[in-house]
Amino acid sequence: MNKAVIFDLDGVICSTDEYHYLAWKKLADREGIYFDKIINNRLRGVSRMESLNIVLERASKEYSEEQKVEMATFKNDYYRELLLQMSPKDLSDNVRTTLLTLKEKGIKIAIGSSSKNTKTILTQIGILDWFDVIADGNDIKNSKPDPEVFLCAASRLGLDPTECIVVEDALAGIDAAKAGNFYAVGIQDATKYEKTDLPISALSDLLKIF
Ligand code: B16
Ligand code: MG
Repeated sequence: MNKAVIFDLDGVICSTDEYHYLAWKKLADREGIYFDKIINNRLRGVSRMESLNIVLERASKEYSEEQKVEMATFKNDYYRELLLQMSPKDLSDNVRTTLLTLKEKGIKIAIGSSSKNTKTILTQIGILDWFDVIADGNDIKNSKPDPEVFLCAASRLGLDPTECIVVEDALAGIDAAKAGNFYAVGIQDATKYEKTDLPISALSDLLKIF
């Protein structure tokens, strides 16, 4: 029986993906590295340092670990400046209604995100205290496609993965959900992925299974 929904954050609850793009682009331009939205799509659900390594695939020189840390910090500082411009207006009616309806039905809701900025984002859009459990990039060693973040959320909910649904927009996130034995609902890019158990076109479509 489905007792909880674990939501990915970036691309599911809100659209911070555009801010990630702008911040990586600023770094890539500074370094003279080609970067576009197709490369940016490969960064969905992937940790900050692994994302940097993907950005650096197009670099013409090698960087030291120290330089990589500086670059990730440069990107994150600008990304956080953009996040601080977010407000409750960045929560769509569809997402708000879906979360509130699930809570009314007694379904637990959780976040399972690779982002270390999860709490900042949820605070900016005004829904930090809506979730029963938050598991994020600060809680894990291995980011998606490893199931660690979703297993952490399930364990904090006190539930077995088979009692939880995961909602993801990233292929790495669907891989993580399936590796953890969760039912995987896919939105946006993940709707076309063969491992997705249930593709949905809007988050509120979730309510059809509760
Ligand atoms: P941060 P999600 C992920 O969030 C993003 O999709 C991914 O692009 C980002 O690199 C990762 O968080 C780490 O984010 O730099 O803020 O720690 O989709 O798992 O909610
Ligand atoms: Mg995502």
